[in-house]
Amino acid sequence: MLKTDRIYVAGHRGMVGSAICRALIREGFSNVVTRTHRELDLLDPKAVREFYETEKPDVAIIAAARVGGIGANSAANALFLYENEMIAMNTVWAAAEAGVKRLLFLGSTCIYPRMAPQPIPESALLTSELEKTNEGYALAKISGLKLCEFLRRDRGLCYHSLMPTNLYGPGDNYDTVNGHVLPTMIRKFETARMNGDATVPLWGSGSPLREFLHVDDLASACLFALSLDNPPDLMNVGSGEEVSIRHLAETIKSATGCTAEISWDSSKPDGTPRKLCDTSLIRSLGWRPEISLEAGIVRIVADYRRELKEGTIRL
Ligand code: GFB
Repeated sequence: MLKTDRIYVAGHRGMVGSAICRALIREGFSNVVTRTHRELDLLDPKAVREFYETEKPDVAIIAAARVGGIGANSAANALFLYENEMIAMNTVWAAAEAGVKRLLFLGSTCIYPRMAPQPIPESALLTSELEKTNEGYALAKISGLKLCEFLRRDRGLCYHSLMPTNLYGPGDNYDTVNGHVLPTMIRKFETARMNGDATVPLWGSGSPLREFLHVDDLASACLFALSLDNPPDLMNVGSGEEVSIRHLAETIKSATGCTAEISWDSSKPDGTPRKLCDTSLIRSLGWRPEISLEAGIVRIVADYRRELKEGTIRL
């Protein structure tokens, strides 16, 4: 990727897209093309085709998606499948038709089977059944990465994918029903601290294991992947740090200074029991994460407090 390349970032207002834009600008890629949802509906194939034909980007980074935590996914698998499938098909196919030479597609490690070997290697894809709570989202992301792989094989286009583990960072969604676990816990503990509540209700058993990556580390992985002349079709991106949900809760509780007791609601789903990705492929090529979970949580608590003060919290 050249500094002068015209780079389209789909989803630039989201947590991931905005982190990628910050990283691009910081690294001197100043020709970044973006469109808001109102300016370009990615569910509309004709609009997306016209956009690529008019703008003619050299590179496209597909960070647009309908995302949510276990609550949002399990309540609306149909919507997560439909919208993410349409976004993936429209943005990738129209890019190929318009002659975009390079494309990076972003998915999620929930594409891997529920009972995949741990840490999960890229080769675990499509080897057994998916986790039911996010099957719609996973199927759409699998279609997207496969479309990139097929276009690369059929037409020689350098289209490739990254599968990040659970992400967090500035601009996250703090909705306590639809959000992911990490931002939701920050909001719950901060609210309990400010209100002087005696308990903080959390979901499930606390025993599932997860891996978390700061979105700025993902952005650096995206630029790294785009710098490779012959990148693998699919690479995992993770921190390599695995924690239980219970440990995550205790860490966030202490970072916020909240003294309330935690109560676990077993009527809420645990989801997949363990989700640690094998990052040996991307590490062997030279990429490393830089932000530890502990340091990242301190940063994100400060971000949350600032966003709350500025009235910019996303719910
Ligand atoms: O981040 P999360 O919503 O989604 O939840 P997944 C992770 C774990 O945190 C589950 C527990 O075991 C939850 O039971 N948990 C505890 C909570 N308290 C809470 C809470 O207050 N809110 C939430 N949300 N969880 C998502 C997928 O899976 O991961 C998406 O649904 C996507 O498709 C994303 O792939 C990265 O890690 O289970």
